[in-house]
Amino acid sequence: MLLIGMFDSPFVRRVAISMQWLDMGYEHADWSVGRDFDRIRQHNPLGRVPTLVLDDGEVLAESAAILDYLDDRVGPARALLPAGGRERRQALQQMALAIGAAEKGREQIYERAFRPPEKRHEPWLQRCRSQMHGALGTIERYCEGLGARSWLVGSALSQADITVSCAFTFLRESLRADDLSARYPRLAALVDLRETLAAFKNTHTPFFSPGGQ
Ligand SMILES: N[C@@H](CCC(=O)N[C@@H](CS)C(=O)NCC(=O)O)C(=O)O
Repeated sequence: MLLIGMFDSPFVRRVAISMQWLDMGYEHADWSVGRDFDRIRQHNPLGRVPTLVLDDGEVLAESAAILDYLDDRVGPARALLPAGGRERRQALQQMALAIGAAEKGREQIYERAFRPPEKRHEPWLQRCRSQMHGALGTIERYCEGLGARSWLVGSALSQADITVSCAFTFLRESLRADDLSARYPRLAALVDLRETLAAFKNTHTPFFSPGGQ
């Protein structure tokens, strides 16, 4: 399998960590959505990452669809998303908040990377920031409610841990001025723990602005 996209993208990284955690081999095409746009579009008409090219040539786009494929392939006993009930709901909810926050961070970065300074719109950036903080604040409160537990749901690593960690690491490293670790200390502490795991360390890469700035 060929996984296309740079690991500074939380969407790509959550797929890479999941594949490593599930012992699935893959080749990595470390292509940038800015510099390598045309190359990416040869596989995915949207020109987006992650894109996963299966061994038979089938192409999967959209990280949620790829994660669903991975879980389906390993079967219910090893799937990273809990099979049902409250744990599944909580995992999906924390993942939705984290992915939403990451998307709002991405919008702030793209405003800087792809728009000339005179076309940047501060009210839009302000809206993105407040949506991002709304979601992160909700995850922080959820983490506070975990007490001494360190997994977000259940008693083992799940997709919620992977996705929340990828989103938070991306945001705190790409929007450094915001000091998100100080603002969301419980979330930051849990993510710090996750980032010591091998699959997280192997996929950690410094943020690279797609506009080259
Ligand atoms: N919802 C998508 C979001 C993926 C995404 O936003 N990827 C960014 C890189 S971080 C991208 O491909 N940007 C290029 C573009 O949208 O033009 C997913 O989860 O796969």
